[in-house]
Amino acid sequence: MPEATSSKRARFITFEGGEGVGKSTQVKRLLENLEKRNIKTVRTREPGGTSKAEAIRSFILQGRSESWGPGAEAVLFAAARLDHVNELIAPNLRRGTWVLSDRFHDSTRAYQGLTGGVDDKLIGALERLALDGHNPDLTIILDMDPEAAFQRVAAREIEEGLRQTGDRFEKEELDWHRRLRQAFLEIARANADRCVVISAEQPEDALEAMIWDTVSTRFSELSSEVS
Ligand code: Z5A
Repeated sequence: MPEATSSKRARFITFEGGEGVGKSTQVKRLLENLEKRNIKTVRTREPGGTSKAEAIRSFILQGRSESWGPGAEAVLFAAARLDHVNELIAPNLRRGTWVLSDRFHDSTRAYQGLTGGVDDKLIGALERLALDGHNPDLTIILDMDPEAAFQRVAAREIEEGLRQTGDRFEKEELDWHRRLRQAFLEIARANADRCVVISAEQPEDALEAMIWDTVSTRFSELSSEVS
């Protein structure tokens, strides 16, 4: 575990993991916890965060690029990221505002790279282009059994009237999500200074407390802020 760092520099924190693990919920809670301590913070997401990146998000999430294959999709995610970094992330960090992003470059490495089979050299080149040195200070990887995460998403969709039943994953789909989970764990191992893996299989409040403990230990300037 790296040493706690202390400075007034704004921090860039990303949340990663499979679908339904609770990233959006915890990004929101961390933002509230930081703001309670008078830390100016913005919350954003990927793909998206700026109008151009949101346009790319709709295009991809509507399935319009699926037939282009994971290589082309990796390029599209990187194009969205380039705008997101230039127009939102970098300017906020420069003016001293902390940035919390619901997914960032590790998602491309996990989904399109390690699980989708896109060559590591292309993934690396896209990272250098889109990040231009704006690496996250901390990445929290929320880890859980994908079948349990799927039940959470299904329950939400039933509640919203988007789905009738909480059917189980097809076996193939489940295998793919298991490989995705391993991909995030591999990224965490390869970037142990930056990434912290936290089990998402715990109640929201307990997870929030564990994330706060991780963040405030890592950035010791937080302990001097008024709660
Ligand atoms: N993608 C990619 O392939 N390459 C890239 O480079 C990038 C993205 C950046 C984005 O989808 C898609 O793009 C995603 C990866 C791909 N693939 N898919 N599909 P998205 O942003 O729309 O979806 P998501 O990131 O997977 O988010 P999500 O499904 O909304 O999940 P979440 O944010 O992790 O979870 P949540 O919304 O906070 O919670 C899910 C439900 O569980 C909700 O009803 C909560 O109330 C409940 N919940 C949350 N926490 C708990 C706990 N602790 N216990 C019980 N229930 C909980």
